[in-house]
Amino acid sequence: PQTIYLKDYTPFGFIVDGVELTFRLHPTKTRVFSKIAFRPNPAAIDNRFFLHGEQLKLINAKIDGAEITPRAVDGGIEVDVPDAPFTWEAEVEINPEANTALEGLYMSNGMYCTQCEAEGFRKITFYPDRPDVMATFTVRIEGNVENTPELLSNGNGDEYGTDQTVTPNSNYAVWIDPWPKPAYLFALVAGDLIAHEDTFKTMSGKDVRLSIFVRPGDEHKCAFGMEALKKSMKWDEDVYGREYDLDEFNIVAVDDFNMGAMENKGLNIFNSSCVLASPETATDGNFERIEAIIAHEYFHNWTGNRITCRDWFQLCLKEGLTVYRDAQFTADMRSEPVKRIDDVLALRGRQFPEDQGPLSHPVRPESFQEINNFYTATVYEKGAEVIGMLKTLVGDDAYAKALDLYFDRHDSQACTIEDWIKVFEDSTSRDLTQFKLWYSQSGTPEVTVREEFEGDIFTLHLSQSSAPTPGQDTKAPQVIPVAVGLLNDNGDEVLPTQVLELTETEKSFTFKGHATRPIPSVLRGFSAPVTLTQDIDNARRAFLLAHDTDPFNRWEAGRNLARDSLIGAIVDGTAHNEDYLSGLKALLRDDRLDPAYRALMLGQPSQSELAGILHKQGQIPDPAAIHAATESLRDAKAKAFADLLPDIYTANQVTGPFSPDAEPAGKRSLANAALSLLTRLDGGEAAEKQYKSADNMTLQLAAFGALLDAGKGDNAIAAFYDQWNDDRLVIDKWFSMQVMFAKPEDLAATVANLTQHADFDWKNPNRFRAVMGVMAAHHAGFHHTSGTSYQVLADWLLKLDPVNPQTTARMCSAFQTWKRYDDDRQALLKAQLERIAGQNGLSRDTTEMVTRILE
Ligand code: HT7
Ligand code: ZN
Repeated sequence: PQTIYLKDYTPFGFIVDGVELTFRLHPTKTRVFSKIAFRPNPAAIDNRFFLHGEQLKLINAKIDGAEITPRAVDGGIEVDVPDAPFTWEAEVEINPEANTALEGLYMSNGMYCTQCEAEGFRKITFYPDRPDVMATFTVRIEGNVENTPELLSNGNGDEYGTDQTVTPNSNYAVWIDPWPKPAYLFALVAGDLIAHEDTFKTMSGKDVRLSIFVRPGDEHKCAFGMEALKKSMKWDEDVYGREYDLDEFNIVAVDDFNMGAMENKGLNIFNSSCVLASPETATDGNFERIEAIIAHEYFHNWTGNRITCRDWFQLCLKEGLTVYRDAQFTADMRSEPVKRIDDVLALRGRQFPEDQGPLSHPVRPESFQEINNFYTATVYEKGAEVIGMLKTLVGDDAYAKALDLYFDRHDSQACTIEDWIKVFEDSTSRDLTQFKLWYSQSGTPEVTVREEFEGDIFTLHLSQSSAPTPGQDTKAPQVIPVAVGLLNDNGDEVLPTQVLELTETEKSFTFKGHATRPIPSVLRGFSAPVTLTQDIDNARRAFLLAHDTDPFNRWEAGRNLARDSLIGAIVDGTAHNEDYLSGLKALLRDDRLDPAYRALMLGQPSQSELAGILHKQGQIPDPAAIHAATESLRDAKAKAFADLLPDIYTANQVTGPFSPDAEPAGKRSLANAALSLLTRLDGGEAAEKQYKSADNMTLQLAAFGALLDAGKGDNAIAAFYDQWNDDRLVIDKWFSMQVMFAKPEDLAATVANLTQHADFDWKNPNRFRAVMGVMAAHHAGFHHTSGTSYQVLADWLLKLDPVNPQTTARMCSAFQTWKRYDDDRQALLKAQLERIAGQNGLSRDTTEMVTRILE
């Protein structure tokens, strides 16, 4: 496959002045008519008229009304065109029903649906399918009143009617999108849908019609999403001054979808799991995620749609910034520390392994074969961390000023990271040359801290280093904002949080006037996406666990105690750390602390995180030993907190009608965390009771999990299925839970068994992920010495690849850590990777992933 390089960017030779599309819908023979006004681009370097096009049957093509025969070239067509404005017309035929890759125009449960990011529009018609070509679109959709009463596209609905002259029962709609947009933001949906409607008055007093379209039967699951949308619209006005710019905003829920959601202009399309929720069927975690994703897609209207990316290398320009904005939103709607801890957990869980393995790439990659493989945790989550660091470095006011300038200067443009950085340089007069390394250098920097105290001067010696990553053997020092506070022996803050800028390989920072040695709290709020090495003992960590005034670092102190306790148990069977257990117990008792925060405190590093830490320390992780230590720490907690757990459980029961707000959700999460430990003491008695009395999914699923964990889930497995077999999103949970709680030695067999189930619809990405994704995340089971889980996953990836390359390729990342393990496991993993790589006709997506992983 061809490799595309950032350095090779050239602008398209033509400007598009307007696009008119007509869709004559048919499940297997949809006709797409396009009429596009082009003119030569004065900034062009070459004027080759190349249009992308894949899997299209060309019926006819015209230039200025005269029929022509385009030359077929790799990935599209080429035509000789006049050196003056001209009109291109084409009629093509496509087959939505045969489109199982879910990219372009496809069908999901009888509904027509599109997904065009990143390069799906070329499967709809011939077009310069690149984000720097922006144009206004007018779209006419012709359907059939019975099957497709709703006909939706981008922009504002202009006309709707029935037109018996085309075919009996036909209906049509015309949509006009006045805002220039790249083709990846095009969307069309047609089907038998029900709308949940509302309105929003914008800051300048305009009324916007809001609708969430769902399949009949799902209409009771829309109310929460609608509230989230209105909150997002208001928040973007209040915090970023961004007003919505169309008369309507539509969301559609789709069952078959490769990712979470898509920000198409005025017509967001959502994986139904990311928008539909009711108390009975969705957990608190689902509600929070839905609120965040609705916000994320809505915020893209400005960061992504009004200002888009020049090319796909600039993906972080819209994704990093929009993730950062949705994180700010969630922090404002819920709890700031809890959101920060959740985000750091996600970063360590998904981005750190990526950055420490063969798939490591910069936040702005410099080459790719298949852009779909670069919708990664590095681009999204590390991209958001980079924005957070920029804000920390320039300050809140300067950030707000820079963002105003960004929206002003670049509205309706396709931009680069250089444009983004320049906005900050111009509005702050700060040289950000070194900061830009965060976009180009891959890998996770390691910051080492050494302390010194002499006279009344306390010094922090900071240093940074970064291990080689693919294609980058050496690294230049980056600018790392290290937020630090100082405490005295009583736990009082003697120096509030200050941001130290580590700009060199080593740099020392002094703090004068301290009669006694202060205790530093370093990297507060996780001010940079780095690993921190600090030579401090357990007593100091326990002190910070009890006293740190920074909630993130207080949690981090407990986390580090848990980590060290686990590593000790894994490496030489050391008993678990009593200081950690007693410190944690004191904190759990503290009712002044937010229950959600206390629930997070009860957590401990995941097994794969521990494997990563051991690998970084130069040891070979043993998945069975890691599993045993993890279990023993949970047993130790259950025992140490035995007297406390029933009280915590009872005190955090929520009464009254269900609300997914942060406060009751926090209580449920603490009660459920207590239940999970209690089950180790009472053999499942409390869980059984909770399962029977649960009137919401948060309680039901937690009880189900506790019973499965205790090996007492058989009745619940049957009852859960009977209760929910008509709800596909809940049945995804039913599959996942059985995989998640399988014993390591039973995992492969459990999965094999579940794949025989009549409801295992493997072509549906949610269902596939519910089983295969959860299997890959089951560390001890996936890495069981038998190697059968590796084989089961590879078998299924090979089966899925010809059907849905995008989802297959994403899931190959399960193999990215293969070099961490012992020789036997490495051989087993490598054999599966080579088996996948050797498959005839393997997709470009999967080929790129397995090749990079094997390198
Ligand atoms: N911008 C979108 C990313 C995306 C996507 C979404 C659904 C299916 C396929 C996709 N390819 C890329 C989603 C987002 O970041 O908001
Ligand atoms: Zn996004």
